[in-house]
Formats: sequence, structure tokens, C-alpha cells
Amino acid sequence: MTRGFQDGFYWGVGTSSYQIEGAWDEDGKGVSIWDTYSHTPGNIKNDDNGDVANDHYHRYEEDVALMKGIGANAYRFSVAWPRIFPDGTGRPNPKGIDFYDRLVDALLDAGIEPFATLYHWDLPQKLQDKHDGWLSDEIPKAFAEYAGYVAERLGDRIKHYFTINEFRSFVEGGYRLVDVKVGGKTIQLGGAPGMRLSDAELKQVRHHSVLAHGLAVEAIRANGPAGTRVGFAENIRIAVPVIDEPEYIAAAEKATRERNAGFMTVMLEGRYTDEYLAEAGGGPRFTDEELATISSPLDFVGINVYRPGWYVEPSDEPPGFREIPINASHPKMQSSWHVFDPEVMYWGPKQMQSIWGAKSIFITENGCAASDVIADDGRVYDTDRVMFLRACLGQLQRATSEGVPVDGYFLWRGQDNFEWVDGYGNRFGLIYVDFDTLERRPKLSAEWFKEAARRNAVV
Ligand code: PNW
Repeated sequence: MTRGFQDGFYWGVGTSSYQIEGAWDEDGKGVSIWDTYSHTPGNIKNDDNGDVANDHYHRYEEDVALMKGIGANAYRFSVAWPRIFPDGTGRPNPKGIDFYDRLVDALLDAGIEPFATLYHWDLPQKLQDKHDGWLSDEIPKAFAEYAGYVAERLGDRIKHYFTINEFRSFVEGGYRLVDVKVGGKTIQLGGAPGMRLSDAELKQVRHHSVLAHGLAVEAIRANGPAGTRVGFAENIRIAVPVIDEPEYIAAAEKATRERNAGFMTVMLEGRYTDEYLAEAGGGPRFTDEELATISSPLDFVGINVYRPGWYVEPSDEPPGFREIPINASHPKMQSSWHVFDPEVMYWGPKQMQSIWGAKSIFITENGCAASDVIADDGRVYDTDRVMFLRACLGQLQRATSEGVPVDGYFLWRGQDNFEWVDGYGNRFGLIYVDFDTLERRPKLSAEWFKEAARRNAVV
């Protein structure tokens, strides 16, 4: 049986600036909300922070060589906004853009296609202080200015941009707290800037995040060369039909569309659903012109796929679906929130096509943390990650073999790195990093990935 992907499929790895770069106050970089948040005792496990992280800022050449060594032909990285505009707006910092200039050249020399994310949560602290962060409609405008500048400066070599990474995560985690039911308990996920807003305010923050995306799409198109491609990278919450039958599939599609109303649905449809607008608490305030901007046509959509959002069955009662609670004994991966079901890698892309008619899809993140250690023989045997990847890519291949247009896959993560509130404890990499010596060492899963990329197939 062949389990291949189509020619030209991208086998990438992904990361974000704050999680690997380090050099947090070098070469004119401004402070970000994650610098502030991680420097505040009690916010991060072991009070870890990203001051040094993988020191990628100084070791990027070694890291590009490592990526090439594990067979990646694409790299999704994020640009740190406060490196480019230390104050968020105003005068750009030439040394900031120089870093990405060098990185992109090194990638292209190694035959690795650069995919840039423009916002992976490291908002300039100055914008937070001046405006209460994303609660203000000044942030979308400032973001578009910055996005246009990057497209103008790097557009001769970067052809693919993701505007914003995981609207849902940074909005809900940073401005409220996210409740996740797992193992029969409810856990809460948070993050910078650590605000706790009302329902209506939270809806306004969501609205500003998608508006920033839309304005950035326009700015990238206006400032980048013709042929520049742009989309987003959202952690869509995916409803999984309990049974693979038409009524269940239709119920799951309804659930996915409704439960992503504030992000994915408005970006792809240009309207908020009636149910979303009728929710208690009111909001958001918006104009028709903003909705048109938010739903600017895209060249592709990116989805981060880790876990099932819900299991769903059909219902005769409105809204036409019923969410099934996830069993306390449901299997999970190492991260506290990581409920395991590889089928989301089938249903996620499938629903992007069936609900919204997506023509080009990227899996912008998929991967898992594991309790990796160096064995006596010097190797790292991350069998659970091999299992996870093979199972997930098997489901992705099932989708592409049915004609779902997935153009590439970015594994989260090439190397272990700073994992937000979990600090350095949760290792997601194909490559092990010793955070005392910063030595890098490929794991068993890197061998798996390399062979899969070489054969362009599930192996
Ligand atoms: C993403 N969930 O966060 C982020 O984009 C990455 O920066 C991060 O390192 C990675 O996934 C692993 O956590 C997520 O609760 C946070 O399902 C939470 C969830 C998913 C992704």
C-alpha cells in the first residue's frame, strides 16, 4: 500500500521567535509582553524565561544545517515585532530586520523555503502599556504597518506569510483563562499579558485580532511583490463525528463552524454567526467595512492541529449537534491539555474543505511533548512521538488521498524549546537540546521524519 503525498508537498518544521531566539535585549530589540510576563515570578514553571532559550539568534547557521540534516524543505519561523519596531510603531531598528535577512539567506542557501509568521504572541510592551494591548483598535493598525514593512524588506525572498499564530490561544489565554477538560478535570491555561476581561471585552479583543489579520493581509499585498502568498495559522477547534456517517459528519461541521465563530468563521465568511452575536454579555462592536477587511481573500489557510475539540453526535434540538464529554480515561500525550486522537488530522483539513471550500491548506503545527532523556548509549528514544507522528500523518494522508488540498506539513518543533507557561519542561523537538550546554542532538523521531520527508510518505 502506498501512503505517499503529492509531488511538491512541503515537509517543514515550525517555531516562534520568543521560544528559541534568546538575545532578548540585544541589538536594539524592544521588550515584549512575554519578556515582562516571564520575568514576573510565579507565572512560568520554575520561573523559566526566554532570555537565552536556544540562543538561536546567534546559532541560526548551525540550526539551519540541522534542519537540512533532518530532511526539512520548509521552515516556519516568526518575526519578533519588537526587534523590528522596538516601540511597536515609529522608527524601525535596522539590526532587527538584518537578523531575519541573514536567516532567510541561510535557509535559501540550504534549499529550505522560508514561511514567516508575523505575530506569535510577542507584542511590544510599549503597545501593551499605552493601549491595554489588543483591547485597543490601535493595535490592528500598528500591526498592519509592521507587516507591510516586513513584506517590503523581505518580500524578494519570502513568498509565504502567516499573519497571526493561534488567535484563539493568545486571546483567550492572555485576556481570560482557557478551560480545558481533560482526565476528568478542568485545567486552566493562561499567558501574557495576563489580563482578565469581561465577556464583551473579550469579544472586542477577538475582533481586533481578526481585524489585525485582515489589515495585515492588505498591507502585505500592497507592499510585497506580486505572487506573495498570505494566510493565517489558527488553532481551529475541531469537532470529530463519533461515527463516520452523513448525519454525524453534518453535525460535526455545524459544531466546528459555530464554535470557531469569533475567529475562523468570521475570517472565512465575513460575518459573525447569529448565535455568536446573541451570546450573553454582548459585543463585539464592528462595522461592515471591518468585516470586509477581516475576510480579505487568502491564498491559503493554516491550521494547528493537536487534539480533538469535541466529539459530536447529531441532535434534533437546536443547534443541531450535541457535544459529547471526553472520557476521564481518554488517552493523552504529555502536555496537560493534550488529549490524543489522530483522527483530527483527517477531520480538520476535511472540514476546511467541506465547510469553507479551502483550496490550499497547510498544517502549520502538529506534534507532541514527551518525557525525553538521553539514554546510556547517547540516543533519545522518543517512541511515543514516533507513534504520534505516524498516526497523525497517516490520517493526513487519508485526507489528501481523498482530494483534500493540503500543500504541506510543519511539525511542531524541530528542536526542544521554551514552552510558554510550561517552561523548558515540555520537550516538543525532533532534536533534543541540553539547556545547560545548548548542545543539540537528534532523537529517534528525527530519523523517522527524515525518512518520511525523503520518501514523501508515511513510513
Ligand atoms: C501552540 N491546546 O500552542 C503554539 O502555537 C506553540 O507556540 C506551542 O509551543 C505549541 O502549540 C505547543 O503547545 C497551543 O490546548 C497551546 O490545545 C494549547 C493548545 C494547543 C496549542
